[in-house]
Amino acid sequence: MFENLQETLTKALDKIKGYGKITEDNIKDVLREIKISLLEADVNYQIVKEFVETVKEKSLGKEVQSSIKPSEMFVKIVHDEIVNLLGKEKADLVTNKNPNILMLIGLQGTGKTTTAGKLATFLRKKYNKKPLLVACDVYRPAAIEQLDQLAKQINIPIYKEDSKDPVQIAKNSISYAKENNLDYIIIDTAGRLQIDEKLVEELKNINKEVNPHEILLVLDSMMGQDGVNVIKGFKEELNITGVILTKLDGDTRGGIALSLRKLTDVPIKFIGISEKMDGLSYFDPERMANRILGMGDIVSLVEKAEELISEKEAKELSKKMEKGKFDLDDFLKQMKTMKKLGSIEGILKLIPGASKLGLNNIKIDPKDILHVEAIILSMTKEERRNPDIIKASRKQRIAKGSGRTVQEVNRLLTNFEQTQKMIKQFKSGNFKLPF
Ligand SMILES: Nc1nc2c(ncn2[C@@H]2O[C@H](COP(=O)(O)OP(=O)(O)OP(=O)(O)O)[C@@H](O)[C@H]2O)c(=O)[nH]1
Ligand SMILES: [Mg+2]
Repeated sequence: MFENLQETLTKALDKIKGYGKITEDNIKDVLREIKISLLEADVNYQIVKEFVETVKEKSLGKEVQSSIKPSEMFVKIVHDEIVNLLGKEKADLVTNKNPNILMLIGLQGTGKTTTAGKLATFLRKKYNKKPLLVACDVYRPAAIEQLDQLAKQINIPIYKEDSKDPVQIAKNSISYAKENNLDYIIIDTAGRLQIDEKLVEELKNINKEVNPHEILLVLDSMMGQDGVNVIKGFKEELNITGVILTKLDGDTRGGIALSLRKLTDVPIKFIGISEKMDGLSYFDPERMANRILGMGDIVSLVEKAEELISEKEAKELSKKMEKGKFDLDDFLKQMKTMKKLGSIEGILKLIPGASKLGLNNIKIDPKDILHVEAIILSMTKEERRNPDIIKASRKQRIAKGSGRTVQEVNRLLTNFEQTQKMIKQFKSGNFKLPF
């Protein structure tokens, strides 16, 4: 799923890595490639157009933090816009009704019956729920038999009748579920080649009679862009609460997943990723975007840095670094940031190329930070700005004032020197620390 899109997008984004700044001119090609890769993945044209416009606007308009490389910021913007297309938040399934009633609808062969079985398996395994499968496809020969077989295979109870009245069957299944203490009713309905009056009438009647808490439209992702019209068609008649996009494991280009939310405003709730009974997963836009971009690390790095460092602070720090005026006050600030970001090793792992420079050997124990703070705060302003003047007698005074030992004061000063060296290294390298 999305392999091609991932490949082409990654290639496009790789191009931007060398740019020190993002300008309209130098991202033109990259944006064009992004556009092509989305179109090739079968994302709706209008959506692609808007996507590229938004990414362009945001990347040119956004002041890039000094702590983050422009290319990283660009990846983050692309990522966020993909999340936007996919639907921002993970859409949840109803849980608090007794019983919860889910009705699966959709065109023929999209995977309704299979998905009913998968959903039951999912609810039992993940939430320890007791689902009931309800056979309401009374038309296709062997449809009930198919669900029956599935139910046996996964050991889930089924409600079926000999009657040919799906409305009645659905209605009766509720009392059956209550009597048997079952908490999810999953209604498998009949499909047709097209949305026709008869099908819609029947679904509306079931809806009226049992009032399902969720009407889930099962959509075959192989359908591509036509799927949007299917959703719109059903939406006119019924209050669809979500889409289950099936067969994403197949040859599908998957663009429908990136198009349907914006075009129909119906969230994707689950995706089908194999024929087997465990082949269903919750649809999580954030995770999906990471998967499509394959750059989750950069995105979380930028997020963390953005979260923790104000633009102003970052600018000041970077100016000082450039002027070589990085002092002990800055050192303390930096260590506190590191503490917030997690261990320095953790951060360095996120920076491409850091291990090559041997930077991952630098160790700062977050537990020491309080001591460091005490020591630095016991120094005079002059000493903090100009640590070279800290000789033996000053060290003793500082140690006493902070309740630490002279050895600790020495260690801190050595660490500070190392950091200054590291900054020089960074300045000559092509990337910056995330602080
Ligand atoms: N690869 C793959 N195949 C799937 C998936 N979901 C369903 N299928 C297959 O799609 C075919 C049709 O599935 P059904 O569950 O019978 O579809 P349906 O919507 O109930 O079909 P009708 O009842 O005839 O309308 C079956 O061969 C399933 O195994 C999926 O996520 N991935
Ligand atoms: Mg079926």
